Amino acid sequence: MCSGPLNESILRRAQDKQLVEFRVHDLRGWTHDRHRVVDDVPYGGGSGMVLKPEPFFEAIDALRGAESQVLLLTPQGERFDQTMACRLAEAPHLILLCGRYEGFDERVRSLADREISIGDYVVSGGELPALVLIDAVVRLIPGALGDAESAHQDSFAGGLLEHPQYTRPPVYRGLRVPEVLLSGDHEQIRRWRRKETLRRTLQRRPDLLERAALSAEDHGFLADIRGTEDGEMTNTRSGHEHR
Ligand code: 4FV
Repeated sequence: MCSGPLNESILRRAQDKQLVEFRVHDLRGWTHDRHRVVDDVPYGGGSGMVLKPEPFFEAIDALRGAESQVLLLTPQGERFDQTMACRLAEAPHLILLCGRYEGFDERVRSLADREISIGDYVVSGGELPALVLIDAVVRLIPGALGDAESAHQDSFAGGLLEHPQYTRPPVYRGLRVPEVLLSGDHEQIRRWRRKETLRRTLQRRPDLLERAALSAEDHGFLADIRGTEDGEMTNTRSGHEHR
C-alpha cells in the first residue's frame, strides 16, 4: 500500500537525489508468537479490535535515534497543515505510526512526540494519512521539486489560496483566458494574480485572510473587491448581473 506512492513522481525523484530515504516496516516484525498477532479484543468489550502496545514499543526501541521525532497519525491529533509541513521538512528523522482497526492501545500514545490528524473524517488505516503527510513534507525539501514544479506558488504557500492558473489554448469552447495574462506585462500580471488570490481567499476561506500578513497594496485590492462585490451583491439581490 505504501510502496506505490513512495516510488512514483516527486517522492521517487527525491530518493534518487538522496534527499530522503523511506523505510516501511511490518509491525508483525516485532511480534514473537507463531501467528504474529498485532491486535486483540478491547478491554471492557465492544466491537472491533485494538492494536496491541508491545509491537509499537519494541519497534520504537529499535528505530528511535537521538534526532527522531515519533508522529502518531490519529483523528484525535493536531490538524496537519502547510505550516506544520514546512516545519517537518526540516526534521532529520521522522517515525510515522499508522493505526488500523479501532486504533491503538492508549499506552502507544506515550511513544509519540506529536499526534497528527489529516482531517475530521475516519479512514480505514493510518497509512494514507502518513503518505499524505510524507508527500506534503518531501516536496518542501530544497531540491525535491524540479523547475516545472514550484512549492512557493502553492496554495497556502503565503497562507492564502492560489490564484487561477491558465494555459493554452487562449479560448476554449468560448471560455477565454483573461487578457492580462496574454499581455506580457509582468507587473500587471503580478497585480492581477495577487488580486485574484485575495478574491478567492475572501470568497472561499475568509478565515485564512484574518491570519494572513497583508500589505497596503493587498488592502487596496480587498477594498476594490469588496466594493465591486458589494456592487454586484446589490445587483444580484435584484436577480440580474450588471457587468
Ligand atoms: C486518521 C485521520 C484516521 C482511525 C482508525 C485509522 C483511522 C484507524 N489518521 N488522520 N483522519 N485514522 O482516520 O490521521 O485505525
